[in-house]
Amino acid sequence: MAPAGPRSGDAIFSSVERVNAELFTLTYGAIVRQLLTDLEEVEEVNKQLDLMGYNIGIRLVDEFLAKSNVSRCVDFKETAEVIAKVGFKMFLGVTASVMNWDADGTCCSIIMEDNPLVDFVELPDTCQGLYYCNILSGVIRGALEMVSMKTEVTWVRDMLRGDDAFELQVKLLKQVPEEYPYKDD
Ligand code: MYR
Repeated sequence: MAPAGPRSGDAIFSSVERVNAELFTLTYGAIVRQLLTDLEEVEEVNKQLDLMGYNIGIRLVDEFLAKSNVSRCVDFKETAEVIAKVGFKMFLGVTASVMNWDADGTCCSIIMEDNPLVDFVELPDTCQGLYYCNILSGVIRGALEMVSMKTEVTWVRDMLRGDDAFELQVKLLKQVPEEYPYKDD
C-alpha cells in the first residue's frame, strides 16, 4: 500500500474541517458584530444571542440523538457529561469538563478551556457586559427543553472578560416526566 502522502484522505479531511471551523468562527463573529450595530445595547445583544441559540438547540437535539446513538440518561449528572463530552465534541470539536455539582445533583458547571468561538476575538472596551458566547447557553437550554428538562444556563467565567476559563452554570429547574402516548391495554 502506498504511504499516506500530504494529500491523503485524512490530510484533506482535516484541512477541510479546519477551514470549516474557521469559517464558522468568523461567521459567528460577523453575526455578533451585526447585532451590536443593529441593537446598540449590549444587554439586547446578549438576549438575542441566547434566543438564537435556543432556536438552534430545539432543532439540533434531533440531529444529536440521531448521530450520537446516546440512549436516555439515567439522571441529570449523566446528561451533563453527555453534553460536555459528546455534544460539544460533535458541534464544536472540543470537549468540556463537568464540575462543581451541588449536593442534590441538579446544578453543575460545564467548563471549557478551549473555545473555538473566540479564536481571533478581542473585545473592545465598548463591549463590556457582552456575553460573546451567549449562543451556547441558549443552545444547551433549547436542547434540554426538548428532552423534557427546563434549565437555567448562565455564564460564571468568561475568558473574554479576563477569567481563566469559560464556565457555564447549568441548573435543572424542572424535569417534566415524558408520558407514553399509548395506553397499554
Ligand atoms: C437524555 O435523553 O437524557 C439524553 C439527552 C442528551 C441531550 C443532549 C443535548 C445535546 C446538546 C448539545 C449541545 C452542544 C453545544 C455546543
